[in-house]
Amino acid sequence: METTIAAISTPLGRGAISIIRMSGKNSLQIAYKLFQSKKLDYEKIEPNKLYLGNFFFENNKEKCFMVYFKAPNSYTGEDVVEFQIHGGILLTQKILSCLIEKGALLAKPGEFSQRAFENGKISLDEAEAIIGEINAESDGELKANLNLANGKLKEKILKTQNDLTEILAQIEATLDYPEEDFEQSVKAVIFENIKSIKKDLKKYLSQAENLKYINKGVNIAIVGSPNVGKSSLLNALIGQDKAIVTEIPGTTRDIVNESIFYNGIKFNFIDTAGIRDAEDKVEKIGIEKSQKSIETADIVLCVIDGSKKLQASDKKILEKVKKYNYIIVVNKSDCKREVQQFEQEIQVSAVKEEGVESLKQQIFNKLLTDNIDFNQMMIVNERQAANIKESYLICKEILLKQEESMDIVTMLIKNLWNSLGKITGQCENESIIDLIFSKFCLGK
Ligand SMILES: Nc1nc2c(ncn2[C@@H]2O[C@H](COP(=O)(O)OP(=O)(O)O)[C@@H](O)[C@H]2O)c(=O)[nH]1
Ligand SMILES: [Mg+2]
Repeated sequence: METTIAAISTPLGRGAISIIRMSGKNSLQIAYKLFQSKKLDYEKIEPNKLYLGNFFFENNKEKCFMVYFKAPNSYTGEDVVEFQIHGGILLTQKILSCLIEKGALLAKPGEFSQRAFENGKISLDEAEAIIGEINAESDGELKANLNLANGKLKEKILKTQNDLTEILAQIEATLDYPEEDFEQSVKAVIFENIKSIKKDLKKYLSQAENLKYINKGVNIAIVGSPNVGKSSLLNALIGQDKAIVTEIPGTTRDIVNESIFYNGIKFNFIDTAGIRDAEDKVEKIGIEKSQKSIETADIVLCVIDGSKKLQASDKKILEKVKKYNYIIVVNKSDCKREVQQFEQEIQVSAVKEEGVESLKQQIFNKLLTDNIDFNQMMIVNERQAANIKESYLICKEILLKQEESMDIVTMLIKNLWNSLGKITGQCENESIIDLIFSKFCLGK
């Protein structure tokens, strides 16, 4: 890149240190105009070494460290200079302004990473994994992103693309020997290869089903008639007294939210007002919110009071949740059971905190595929999932073309190669690349 960019790489705020980063051809030249250190030989600076010195600005000087990463051995692949200064909003901004004044351009969000991609330091999926790592909220999300950031998917894809290139070379060779037999034997090899590629892709695709929940968490609405123990259940599930519990029906009138992490997944519980025909204006609004939460939830816990016969309001709610993903939770298992048996139910006692762990397990099992191993995750977002799916469908198409001419097979294999390339950015178009990097924070 011709231009040299600069940005504050640490969050803006008061803290022990801030890092200001520059990348581009003129990084050193700009740094030398502002930074002085007795230890520094300006003719022969050593890369990757911290130099203690002074940064001069507005007739002041700030004692700080400077480090130089020489191209191509830097994050961006360009010459990079970083300053470690005392943290502080104003000071950090002033230092950045000095760099801009001396010729650096203010970096756009993600521009450092975009340069890293353009210089071949990271692939597109690795870049996305870096964003994912930064934004990760759950253990599962973090682990999956770390996998990709370490090149796990990239290696797989590159290997597959290499295999395809070899296949294309073999096809090329058959053109010189047009005998039927030879073509048939090459075809057999090709189809074996494509079958195995398809199998791998299918495995990754099955992980995609979990992606939404790994990245965004699971929304769980707790609904039921008044006084069945919804708020008590919320408190038991999260392990703290968050929602108010009383024996008075209609206690919860607004939505109460709280999250926990279960098996690396974020569970967002939503406690709602008991659904009934209320007169009270506030309660009525609460009930409306309650109905809405059913619609937006990934799963609904339909709570029934086990110590009573089934009420008309329970029946209404059971009817309502039918078209959603739901679990019937029969509460108050510490009391004598009066309510009928349901075909599929889970018994709990919110006050005694019994059955609560198995309820969590059931929620997990209903939404996520068994035994997800975050360390084996191969995709971290919808874009990657969509590209894997496209590649998978091309594999399927190829396998249907066993009787067709080599030309058609060749064309499809080239399509497959390209489709896989979109995952790592080998042949990606610019608009998608810009979109991905715009999701980064400043200075990364
Ligand atoms: N015996 C027993 N009482 C419960 C249980 N869960 C809730 N309760 C009681 O039922 C009443 C209503 O509870 P609450 O959580 O406010 O119900 P909500 O209106 O559905 O939110 C309170 O008096 C609770 O103490 C339970 O598991 N066993
Ligand atoms: Mg309540």
